[in-house]
Amino acid sequence: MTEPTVFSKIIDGEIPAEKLYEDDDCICIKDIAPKAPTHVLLIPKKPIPRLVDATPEDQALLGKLMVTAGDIARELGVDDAFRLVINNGAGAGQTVFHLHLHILGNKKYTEDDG
Ligand code: DGP
Repeated sequence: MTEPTVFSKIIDGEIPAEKLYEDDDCICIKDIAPKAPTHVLLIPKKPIPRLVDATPEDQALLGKLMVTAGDIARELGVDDAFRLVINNGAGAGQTVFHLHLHILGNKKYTEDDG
């Protein structure tokens, strides 16, 4: 068994977080260290460590996360200016090994932001 991540502990209510949304499959919380005026995390309850660890069995869940991200962006009023980011692996800056989507809104992006 691997150690539960901070996100599993938030999902289980063991540590607090500012929760914006929750359903049977996922939870949305405010990022503790925001990188944009709006920065929230959409996290599946299933502890998939990295995107590359997802399997065909996770296809519906991943689709749901995309649709839910759009709904949350709309709810937060950033649906015409947001980015979705998934950091996959330490080399890409992933620090919490429980799959999550960053929803980053209300920042002006340039080509240099990649
Ligand atoms: P990543 O680098 O893609 O693994 O992003 C992890 C994000 O999780 C990072 O932006 C900071 C955020 N984070 C880490 N620990 C906590 C926590 O305890 N609470 C909340 N709300 N966010 C956290």
